[in-house]
Amino acid sequence: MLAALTTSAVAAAPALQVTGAWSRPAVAGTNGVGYMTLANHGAVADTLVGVQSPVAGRIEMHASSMSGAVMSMRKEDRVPVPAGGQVVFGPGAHHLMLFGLTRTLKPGDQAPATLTFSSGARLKVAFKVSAGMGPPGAMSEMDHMSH
Ligand SMILES: [Cu+2]
Repeated sequence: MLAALTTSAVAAAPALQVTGAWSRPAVAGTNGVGYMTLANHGAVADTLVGVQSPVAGRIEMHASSMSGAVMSMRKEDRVPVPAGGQVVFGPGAHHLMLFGLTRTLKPGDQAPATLTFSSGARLKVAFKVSAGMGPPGAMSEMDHMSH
């Protein structure tokens, strides 16, 4: 199985990397969120086009923006990751919405997911569930319930 890890296979793989993937506690049947920093260390731009996870019925990429004092979100079908650049998914910015959680996410849990890119690359990530990280209130759970 490790035969795939040859030098040429590694060189051909897009240099995409996820760090700091985390999620908030949420109860099964409700919606959750996913945050991460997605970096592209390669010389070719790529685009995040989908996310799947066994813990959610459906995952969407969203972008938040402030208009005056009102925060709104819109669905993004594609999130470009420039060559040598990175995209931060965090409260009040790009984020992943986990619709219809199939199980309760408790602090300390890991929620696995697979990111799919327009190049065909796939990246496995594990969102660490944390109650404490990130700026509280930047994007309340109530915003997500209204979806
Ligand atoms: Cu959202």
